[in-house]
Amino acid sequence: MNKRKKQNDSQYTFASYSLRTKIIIVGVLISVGLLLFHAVTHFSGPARNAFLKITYSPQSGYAFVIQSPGSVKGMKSGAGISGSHSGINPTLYLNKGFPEAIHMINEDPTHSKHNFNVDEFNIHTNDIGYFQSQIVNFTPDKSGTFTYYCKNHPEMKGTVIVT
Ligand SMILES: [Cu+2]
Repeated sequence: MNKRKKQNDSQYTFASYSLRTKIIIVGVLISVGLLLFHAVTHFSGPARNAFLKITYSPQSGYAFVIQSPGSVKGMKSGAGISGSHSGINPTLYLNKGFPEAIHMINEDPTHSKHNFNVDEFNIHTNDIGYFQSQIVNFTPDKSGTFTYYCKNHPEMKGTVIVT
C-alpha cells in the first residue's frame, strides 16, 4: 500500500496538472518575478536632492550655504546636509549607491564665478556665473570622507561623508 502511494506521489509533476492549474502557477510565478524585479530596480530609490546656494558675506567670505528643501512639500527626502555657522559650507551626508542631485545656484552679490569639485568622484563643474545654476548628478560608489571645494576660492570647501 505504501509503495503504491509513493508511486502516485511521484506522478504529480508539472505536466500532470490541468491547464487551469498550470495557468495559475505560471501567473503566480510571473507576479512574484515582477514584484522582485520592482524591488531590485527600486532599491536605490529615486535621485535625492541637495540644494546649495553660492553666496558672499563680509563675515564669512565666499561660501556654499544650505538651501533647506524641508519647507518644500515632497522634497523632505533630500540628501542629508548639515552645517554649523548658519549652514555655511555644510557637510553633505550621502549614501553609497544612492543617486544624488546637488543643485547649485550662484547668488553671489559680487558676481564672482564659482565651481564645485569633488576629486574622488571626478566631479568638476565649469564656472557658474551670477544667477546661473547647475545640477551635479552622481552616485557615490565608495564610502568615506571627502572634500568638496571651489577652485577659485580656497575658503569655499566642505565635507562629503558617504556611508
Ligand atoms: Cu568660488
